[in-house]
Order: sequence, then structure tokens, then C-alpha cells
Amino acid sequence: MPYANILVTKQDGYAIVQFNRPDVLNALNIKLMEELVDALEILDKDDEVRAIILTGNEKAFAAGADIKEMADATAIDMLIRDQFARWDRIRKIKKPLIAAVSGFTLGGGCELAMTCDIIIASETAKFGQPEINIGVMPGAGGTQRLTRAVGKYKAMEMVLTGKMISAEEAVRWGLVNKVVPIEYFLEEAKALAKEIASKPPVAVRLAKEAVLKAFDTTIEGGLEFERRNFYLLFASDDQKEGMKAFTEKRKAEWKGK
Ligand code: DAK
Repeated sequence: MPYANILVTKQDGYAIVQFNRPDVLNALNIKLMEELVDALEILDKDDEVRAIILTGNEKAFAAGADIKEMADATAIDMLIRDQFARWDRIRKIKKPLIAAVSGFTLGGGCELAMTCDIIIASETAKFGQPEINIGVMPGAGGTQRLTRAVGKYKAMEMVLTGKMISAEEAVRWGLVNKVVPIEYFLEEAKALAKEIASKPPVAVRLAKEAVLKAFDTTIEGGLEFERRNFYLLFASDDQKEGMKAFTEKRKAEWKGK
């Protein structure tokens, strides 16, 4: 896949998408976001890929949307360009997304990490929504996903002061799954991706969908949705195989059907 701003690799049943604008701390410009969404949609349909890791480098996951690119825009330019509309397509990706973050994870970078399903951080990761310092506010989920992750008071402090929090605070506040030494953050994410890739793909897909449903429904509606997905899995070959393998005391062989 010939991309200029990201690098895409595949191995062991998962893919890694690495942001590749190191000179500007992986600032997310229009081109990078176009490439990212394109790659994710292709990988989402690729049967060899059962989980996707998004990562940057040791210094930055991403320091936010590219400020220089939008600095002179008027509201009408923003409306007509509608460059941010493609961000919505990332939350429609059906395969599990794992963010492996290190260094600056700010603004749109933090929001992109929060769009993922699991976040693994290096000890050096710094999270923040600093948009307030440049006269704007979070626009890709920072006020919503951050609030659901860390609660109203901490989200309010981060959004209104723009201050960064450390990886250690982030894990304590429930914003990340795990913090590991810098040399292991990608390895840890790969191990997780490999483990998820070894699970029955249809069940993984419906389970992700049901967990995400919890963010936009009542408990009643969510439980109903969960139950339907649970029942639906009894139409899969993998459910028959999984339960048969259990009773026969052997390892299941998944077909992904
Ligand atoms: N945009 C463009 N360039 C950036 C950048 C950014 N966000 N962040 C860093 N850079 C560039 C710097 O300009 C510098 O480039 P040169 O000067 O060398 O050409 C290079 O990266 C290295 O940065 P620094 O020299 O500043 O490095 P330091 O270590 O001194 O400082 C820093 C690191 C991360 C603290 C600092 O660079 C910084 O404060 N960066 C800006 C962080 C920020 O404000 N991020 C939020 C941006 S607004 C939406 C979707 C998304 C968004 C909005 C709406 N919708 C779906 C509607 C997102 C908005 C944002 O993210």
C-alpha cells in the first residue's frame, strides 16, 4: 500500500498502522487522515487481519491535528472542506483497534487513541486536550469519550486547563489499559493483538459492537442488543466448534464463519 504519511505492515493475524510524520510529532494533517481512513477500511475487509494496532513513535503518538494547516481557515472554509468528517469513519471500523502510544498524545492524537478499543501506553506517554491554549476546544470526541473514561471532574480540568497528564495518572484514571516501559509498548500491543487474532472473529466482532453500544443506549436497550448478538452467534460454525472442542477437551479451530 503506497502511503506517504503512514506505514502499514501485517503479521501474525494483525496489522500495524504507524503514523510517519516524525518531524512534526505526527501532527494529523488532511493527507495523513485520508491515508489512515483508507488503510483502516481496507484492513477491516482483509480476512488475514483480525486486529489493528495504531501507533506513532517513541516521542509522539500524535501531537494533535495539524495546527498550521487549519490556522488561517474561516468557519466557512472548515464547513466546506469538512476535512474532519472522515474521522467519523474510524469509529465504524469493526475490527478491534489497539492504540500503542508513547510520548505526546495530545488533542486529536488523544482523541484518536480514545477512538481505539484498547490503549497500551509507554511510561513516557503524556495525554492532554490542549486545544483551549490555541483558542478552540476538542472536536473529535475529547469532551465525550474523555468524560466517559475519566469522569466529569477530571475531564473538565483537562479540557479547561489543557494540562497534560502522565501515563501513570492516565492508568489510574482509567484512560489506558496498561503502562509498560518504553521499550515494550509496541511489543505489549502486538502480544494483545496476536491474542485477539487467535479468537473466533465473528464473536470478536459482535462483542466489540455490543461493548460500544453501552456508550449510546440505555441499560435496557444495551442488554437487549447484547442478548441478540449472543443468540446470533449460535448461527456461527465457530460456536458449534468452540463448544464441541470444549467437551472433547481439544483446542478449537476457528473458521471465522
Ligand atoms: N500541528 C502542527 N505542527 C506541530 C504540532 C501540531 N499539532 N505539534 C507539534 N508540531 C510541530 C512543531 O511546530 C515543530 O515544528 P518545527 O517548528 O520544527 O517546524 C515540531 O512539531 C516539534 O514541535 P516543538 O518544537 O513544539 O516540540 P516541543 O517538544 O518543544 O513541544 C509539544 C512539544 C507537543 C508540547 C508542542 O509541539 C505543542 O504544544 N504542540 C501542539 C499541541 C496541540 O495544541 N495539539 C492540539 C491541536 S488541535 C476534529 C478532529 C480533531 C481535532 C479537531 C476537530 N473534528 C472531527 C471536528 C483536533 C484538533 C487538535 O488536535
